[in-house]
Order: sequence, then structure tokens, then C-alpha cells
Amino acid sequence: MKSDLPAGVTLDEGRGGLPRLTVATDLCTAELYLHGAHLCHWQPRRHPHPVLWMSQASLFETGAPIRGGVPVCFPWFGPNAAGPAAPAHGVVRIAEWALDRVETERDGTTAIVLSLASDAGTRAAAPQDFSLAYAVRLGEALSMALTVTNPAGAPLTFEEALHTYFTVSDVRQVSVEGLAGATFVDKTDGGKRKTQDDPVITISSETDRLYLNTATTVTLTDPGFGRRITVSKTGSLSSVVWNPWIAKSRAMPDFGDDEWPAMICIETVNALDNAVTLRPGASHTMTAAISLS
Ligand code: TA6
Repeated sequence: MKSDLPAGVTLDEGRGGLPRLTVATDLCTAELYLHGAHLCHWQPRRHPHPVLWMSQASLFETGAPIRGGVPVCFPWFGPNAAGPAAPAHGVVRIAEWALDRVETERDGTTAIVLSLASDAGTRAAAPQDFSLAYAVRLGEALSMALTVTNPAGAPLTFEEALHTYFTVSDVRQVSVEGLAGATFVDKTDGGKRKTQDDPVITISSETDRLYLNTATTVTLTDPGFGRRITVSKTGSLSSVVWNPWIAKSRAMPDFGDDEWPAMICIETVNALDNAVTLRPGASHTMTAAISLS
């Protein structure tokens, strides 16, 4: 695959010796690990700060999730009620994906396509058969498209997420809009279902909300960095807003104790009531498009 790479794209060993695609074009810099098809870095050339956040304490080893960037979560979101020993957020973020192609589009955007099919490794924790294709387009904007195909002879029901970690100047200063009126599951309050009454979400404690039945675009305003990040989506009816705050940060070994002010997750999801069921042979695509202004 190394020989097929366009100018500005290299494939080498990254942290932990894991295969890593590095993009350095006129439009942006980026890093994507084949482990979990995990986008770890993306920064448009004209922006002084990275857009995606990475923990300095993240692991980079087979079998372990990477902390930050955009974890790809499938076929369940969060813990697996059916298998407490099963990995959180599913099996594909700790699987080794195939790099199918890398192309440079006419406007200079780098388009990467990866794939993953169920095998004995995934079936050990997730019995369902699946076939995934993941298209990541990197330029002055970022778009990610996760396509799930059901290769089996029976319906496939799954949850999924593009669990995007954003870098912010100070999470206590940012505001999140676009979810007004939506119902959310408050994971900091026993999973109670509540309504987002205030059109502006601010963060002043641990915040872990799964918004349901919402297809809206979400904006993150960061006065400290003087930027607004827009997350628009298709094929997704759930969104998550998450910041672990102090105690939860300390409880996560791959998350620095003092890192929580610098990040917020705004995730593009299908979970709980919005889980997807595919009939045999059918496909479903969820996309997230991220732009800055
Ligand atoms: O999306 C928010 C969340 O479900 C939080 O509850 C927290 O667990 C976070 O994901 C990180 O999950 P992870 O399994 O990566 O530690």
C-alpha cells in the first residue's frame, strides 16, 4: 500500500509501533492509525490550534483503545450490558482495519477509505457478523462516513458512534448549541431522561448526556481560541456531549488528571432508542462533517 500513496501522505510506524498514515498537505495535517481506524490529529493549515484532542496518557497498543481523536464505536455504545467483560464502545476501535485506498481530490482534500469485516477476533466479544467501510476526508474541513453492511441472513441491530474529542481553550468557557428541546439521558444522574431546556449548554461539572431523536447540527463556540466548530451529520439520530471533569478524569488511567479543561466530546451517534436494524444485505451510512469558522 505504501507505493500507492499520493504526495503528502506517508505510511509508517507511529506510537507503539502501530501503522500510521500521516497527512501533510497544503490544506491540513493529520494522523490516522489503522488500529481502530483512529483519526488522532487534524489541523487545517490556517488554524493555529489542533481541532482534535488527544490525551498525553493515551495507550498505543494492540487490544487497547486510543484516548482522544475520533474513536469508532460499534456494534454497541458504552458498556455492553450483555457482556460486562466486553470492551466498552464495542470491538472495532481496538481492531486492525485494512487500508483500502488513499486519493487526493481535485480541491486537494485527502480521501482515505478503510474497511473491517467481522472475524473470529471480533466474534469473541461480538457475535454479530458485519462489514464496515469508513471514509475519512481531510482538508480545510473534515468529514467521516461509517457504512455498516449486514452480510448475514438475519437482521443486524447495532449502535454506533464517531466519538469525537475536540480541543478547547477551556471547557469552562465554551458553549454548545443546537440541542434545544431534545430529550437526553443524563449519565451523571442515574440515566434519568430530561429535556434540554436551555438552548445553550455550558460545562461546570461532569457532563455526560446522550441526546436522542435529534438530527440537528451542533456548534461549539470557543471564545478562548476565537473559533466556532460546527458538527453536522446525516444518518444519526443521537448526539453526545461529554466532559469527565475532575473525579472521572482521575479515575481513567489513560486520561491525565489535569487534562479535562482542554477537551469536550461532541459525538455523532446512534444509540438506545436510535439503535439501527439492518435487514440481510442492507447497508446504513452515518456521516459527521466538521468545519471551523
Ligand atoms: O461518550 C461518553 C462516554 O460514554 C462516557 O460515559 C465515557 O465512558 C466516555 O464515553 C469514554 O468512554 P471510554 O470507554 O473510551 O472510556
